[in-house]
This record gives sequence, C-alpha cells and structure tokens, in this order.
Amino acid sequence: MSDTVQRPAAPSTANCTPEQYDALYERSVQDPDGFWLEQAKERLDWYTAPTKGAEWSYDPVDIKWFSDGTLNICYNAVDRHLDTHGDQIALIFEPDSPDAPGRSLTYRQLHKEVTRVANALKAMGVRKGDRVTLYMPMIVEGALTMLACARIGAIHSVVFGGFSPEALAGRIMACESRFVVCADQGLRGSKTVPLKANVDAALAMQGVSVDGVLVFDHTGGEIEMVDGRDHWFADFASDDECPCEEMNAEDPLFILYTSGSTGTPKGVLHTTGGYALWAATTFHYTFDYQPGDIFWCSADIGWVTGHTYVTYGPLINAGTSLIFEGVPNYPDHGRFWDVIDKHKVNLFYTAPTAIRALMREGDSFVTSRNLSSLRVLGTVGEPINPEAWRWYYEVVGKKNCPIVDTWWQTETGGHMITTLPYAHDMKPGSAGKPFFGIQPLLVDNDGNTLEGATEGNLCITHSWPGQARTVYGDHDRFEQAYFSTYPGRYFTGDGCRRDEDGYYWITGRVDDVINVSGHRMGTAEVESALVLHPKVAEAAVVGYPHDIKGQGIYCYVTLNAGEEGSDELYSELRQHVRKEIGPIATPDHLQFTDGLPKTRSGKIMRRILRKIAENDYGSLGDTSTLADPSLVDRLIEGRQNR
Ligand code: 6R9
Repeated sequence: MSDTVQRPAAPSTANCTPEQYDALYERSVQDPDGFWLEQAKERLDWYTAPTKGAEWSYDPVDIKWFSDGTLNICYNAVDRHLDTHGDQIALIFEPDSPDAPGRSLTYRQLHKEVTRVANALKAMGVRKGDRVTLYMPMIVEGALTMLACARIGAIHSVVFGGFSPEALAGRIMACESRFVVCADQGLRGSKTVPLKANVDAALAMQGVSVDGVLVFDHTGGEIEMVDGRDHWFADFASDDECPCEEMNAEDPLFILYTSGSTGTPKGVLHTTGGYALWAATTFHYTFDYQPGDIFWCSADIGWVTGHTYVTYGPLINAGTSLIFEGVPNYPDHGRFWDVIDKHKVNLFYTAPTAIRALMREGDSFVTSRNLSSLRVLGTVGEPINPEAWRWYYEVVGKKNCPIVDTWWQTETGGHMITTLPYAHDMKPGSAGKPFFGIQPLLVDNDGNTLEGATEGNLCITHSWPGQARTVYGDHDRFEQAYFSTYPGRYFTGDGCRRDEDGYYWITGRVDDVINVSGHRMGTAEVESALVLHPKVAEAAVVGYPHDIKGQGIYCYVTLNAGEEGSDELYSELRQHVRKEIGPIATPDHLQFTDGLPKTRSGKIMRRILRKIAENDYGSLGDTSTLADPSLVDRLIEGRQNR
C-alpha cells in the first residue's frame, strides 16, 4: 500500500534500538508510574525526589504528576551543567542578516545572563506566581527571559512577535499579567518589526495596564520609553547572584495561548515537573541527541515548539541550541542551508510549510551547499505530504538522515507520536508510533473504540507527564474543550488513520481549527475579527487546501443592509483582520454573499462552505435541510479564486 523507507542501521551510540523501543514502550504502558518515576530521577535533578507518579482523573479532570517532588527547571537547564559543561556552547545566535555579527553563549555565560535577567525582573517587582508576558524577536534574550522567569517562579506567557497589538493586549489581560518583556524591534528578512511600539499600542488600549516593561536593546531603533513604567535592561545593575526558587512539580511554569474551535484563544497551562521531564525525554529519544550535537529548531519561541525544543528540551539535556532570527528566503532561498553549514548543525527540526516553500525554488539552493553535518531531520506542525517528505529525505538529507515526523500539540507539551531515528522504519506522511507512555485510541463519532487498521478521531487514554493541566483561570473550559466530546478521554481534535503495522497517519483537524503554515487558527477568531468591522453583518470562515501553507483562509461575508461589496472593501477587510490578529491570519479569499447556508434552526452549515471553498461541488451532500437551498448556487457562482 504505502511505501516504507528503511531506517538506518543503529550506531552503537543510538539512544534507542528497535528492541529497546518495544521493551521500553511495553514497560511504560504497563507500569507508567514506575517508568516515569525512574525517568524523572535519571533525567532531572530534584530538591526532593518524587515518590508519587500520576494522580489523575479525566472525569472530573484533575491531573498531577510527581506531586510530592520539588525542583527548578532553570536549575535543570542551566546551573547543574556548570561543573560538567561550563565551557560548552549552550546557545548560538544567528542573526537575520548573514553579514550581522552573531553570538554564542557558553553554559557559564548563559548562567550569568539568566541571573541578570532574573534580577532585573525581581527589581521590577516580579514575584513567584506572577505572570510575565514576553513579546520578543527570535534572539537569545527570549530564551534567557523564559529561564529567568522559571528561576524565580514567575509564570511566562510568550506571545508570538507577529501578533498584533490587539492580540497582545487580549493575552495580557486574559492572564492579568502585570509585566511585559520585549525588545525595541525585531528583524525578519531585513524588515523591522516594531515590537516596543506594538507594546505601547497594546498598553494604550482600554483595560490594559501593567506595572513594568523590560526592554532589550536589539536593533537600536528609535522607540519611546514611558517614565516609571519602561526600563532598559542595560540600566539594571549586573548582579550574578540569584538563587533558584524551589518549586513544587505541580507549580505553574507557563501559559501559552492557542486557538480552539470556539471563542478566544485558550491559555493552556503547563506545570513544572511533568513538562520538564517530557521535554527532556522526548528531546533525548526523538532526535537521538548525542553529547556535542548542534541542534536547530527553526520554530519561534512564541509557539510551543519553540518552548520545548528551542529552550527547554535542548538545555535540560546540556545540548547546544541554535536560535535564528531570520527567514528561510532572505537573502536567498539557501539561507537555511547556509546556517546549517556555518554552524555544522547535526539535528534540524522545521515545518512542512517551510520545506514546501523551499522545495518549490528547486534543488540548486540545496545542492550548492554541503550539509554533511546533518544526521537527523525532523518535521512538525501539520501533516507532511509524501512529496515534500521525499524531497527533505533525498535532497536535503541525501538519504542519510532518518526523518522524524513528530505529531503533538500545545496541550501535549512535547512529542506524542513519532518514529525514532534508529528504532523504526519510516513511512512518508505517517508520524509513526506512539512515544513512551502514550496510548492513542481511535473512536468513531459516537465514541466507540475502533480496533486494528482503521480511521477515526484521535484520543489519548492514560495521562502523560507533559500533559497540560488546565486552561488558565477557566478549568471548565479545559474540561469542555478536551474531555467532554468523548468522556473519559483526552480528545485531540485531530482525525487519524492507523494502518496494519500500527503506524498513525494524522489526517488533519476534525474541528473548526485550521492550520495555516503550521499555525493553529480558530475559524471563530477570524470570524470575530471580521464582524468587528462596522460594515460586516456576519462571517463564516473555513480552510481550503493551499499548496504551500497547507491550508488557506477562505471567508464568506455578509454585509449590513445598504453596504455593497467592492474591491476596496475587499482589501479593507483583509487589512482589518491583519490588524486585529496579525499577518498570519490575513484571509486568502473573501467572498461577499447575500446569505450563509443555515439549517432551519439557524446553524451555519460549514460542510457546504468548505466544499465550495475547496472547489468540490460534486459532493455537497444533503442540502435539503437548508433554510434557503437556492443560496448554494449563488455561493458557487460567487466563488473567489483571485
Ligand atoms: C506542535 C504543534 C497542533 C496541531 C495538531 C495537528 C497539527 C502538529 C503534526 C500535525 C500532522 C504532524 N500537527 N504536528 N499534524 N503531523 N507531525 O504544532 O502544536 O500549534 O498546538 O498545533 O498541529 O493538527 O492538532 P500546535
């Protein structure tokens, strides 16, 4: 049926052979507590080692791991390596422009810098349990600030630097954050990103106010500083002493906002011990991390991938993590490959959308580079089409590098389903096998368990250490969103096929979430942004297949009485969404319509809207229940394809 690509022979150093995978997986599901308590002691340093494993229930939802253990994740990522790895490079910074100076920090320097940032935060008044919002470019100071928060027990909430001031303000308010950390500006593809100006705009909005803003000088661009509120990092006295706060394993570590089917983004909350263990263990096994390896994850720290695999996973393992501020196509489409050659990257982790975009530019950008340092290649964020997989494997990896297609989510903390480099054969397009302790379950729409080779909705049964614990400030919403569709199970929102070899193939979201260039976007968020416009009466947003982005954003819009759709309004609405959410939410297509297809009870029939956006009219299904069946023809006629 599907072709299989053989795994490379396991080198003697391999972290996991096929036999070890089978034995460890078996043990991890037979005796989860024993297995994870053992891993917890092996991979982390504790002030008080835990004796309790999982204490969990999905009905009602209450999840704890290692609840009698205490530790500090910053200590685990930094301090404990000083004696053994003090002079090893911890972070490498590669700037946007290849001509600008880069930077690298040894573990000793990292320790010093993190301590300085932690002391600056304390001087601003940040205390254990406080929320601190980060709005940073991809520079080492982002990772430093995450670690500094963790060091003093503050909860970080990183907001992607591409989000608008409106989106930033919403996330500051939602977790009642009293502190913001930003840089003056960021740089992407030679363009500046006005981060501090966006913070100023966000803080000028009604209901938003903070006690302090910490600003890093990155570009030296012109910005305004508000007296008493804004502080340059450089103005704080450098003080190298700052003890790590002893945290309970279940103390909150971070909040990260992510899109769901309904409403505003949810503040997914992760706690300290379980998350640290999940980051450490998955990084070790999935990438077959070996001491001395240079690891590069191209994700922004504004996403969970950046949290777990730019900052925490590599550093807890005493690895070297590369932070790249730029973009894949500046100054040309060979930039990624230049970065790999320059820093001799061994383990590279990126998204299918980047692979597809680079593949389109032809092989010469890759073949003109050396890339012989590469050993393992990873992908994340969305299903990878077999064609892009082949290109990554053959052209980038020269058939020498196993590919790990890692399926996971903000809510899962780290990898959940992935092949391991020397333990599993690969199937292009399949994420592969469950990670240790992960028990996937496929169910039909009524929640019935499906056995064997089958396709259904992907749930996870037993809890795992890296699992999110709640939605910050709204536990009901957490229960509602993930545990109510199929009671007693964690429902991922993804559809999935399991083949006869037990390999999992993620088919995409089955809810109203779309995946644009690997970024999760709730259709409801785009709809709310559209209806904020004074001329818009109603909006329905769906995803449709897009060659590069995976999915594009297609909006159906009805206007208020007396308003007419026009080219100007078309552009205005696209700009409007951009402003409300950020450039990643810019609609690809917008169709003005005199109505939306609704059932007689008033429910929008998105299935029909999706089919029309996909240009697939043959299978519209039953339209007889529509309040106005003739609308469908008008919608098809007005389909946008600009
Ligand atoms: C890590 C991350 C999660 C959603 C997830 C799924 C999609 C992620 C994937 C994948 C197929 C993979 N997804 N990895 N689909 N294959 N290897 O991306 O987190 O931003 O929360 O998105 O992304 O649909 O449900 P997040």
